[in-house]
Amino acid sequence: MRKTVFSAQPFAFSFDPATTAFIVIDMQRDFLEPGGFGAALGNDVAPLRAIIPTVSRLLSAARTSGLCVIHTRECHRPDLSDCPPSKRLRGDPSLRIGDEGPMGRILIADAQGAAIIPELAPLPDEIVLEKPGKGAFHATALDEILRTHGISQIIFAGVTTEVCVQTTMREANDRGYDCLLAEDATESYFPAFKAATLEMIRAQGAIVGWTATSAQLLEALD
Ligand code: TIU
Repeated sequence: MRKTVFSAQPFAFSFDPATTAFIVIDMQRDFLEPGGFGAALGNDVAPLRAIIPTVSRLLSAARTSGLCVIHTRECHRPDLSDCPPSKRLRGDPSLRIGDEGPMGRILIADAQGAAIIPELAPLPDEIVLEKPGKGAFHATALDEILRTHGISQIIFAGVTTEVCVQTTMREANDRGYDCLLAEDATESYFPAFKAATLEMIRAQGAIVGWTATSAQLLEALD
């Protein structure tokens, strides 16, 4: 057991690399590139692209420190049997889930748009979890995977802060994992939502978990 303690908000976070997962949420072309799902919903993808170098640095450090690295992808089967009509029909996007877009069918598992961006490509031995929901526990084996690997702490990065990241982090917290979100390795299409999410996570004595900057994390992972 090799406990590392470092400064975080609202107070110090301690973890053992052997029992810690680094989960990178949905850094997919569909959310980060023009012509994908995020853009079809009317969003500017540029702010999300700005975190790519930071996520990349954390990913390298997590790999070097021997953390269990997991990448998630929000995506659906080609027949949409795992996509509730309520999700597909919500709002007024220019392209709906399953529609043909410039990167193939929107959010469909084998389409180019659903791929993780090349800058953060998973290594062959890393877990890539396909998830049909916003949360990574819904209709997936994530809890079983984490327990099989003996994981008790999770460090999160990825997009978007208040949607897939927060949903997953809240559920992980309920399942007993100590969770920390890397503040500058997550982003939202809505800056105010990101700021509010970071605050609500660490309020009330880390009611959902901790946050820390990538600099704090990189020093701890060194
Ligand atoms: N990955 C994720 O957050 N999926 C979304 O649909 N996010 C939005 O902010 N739309």
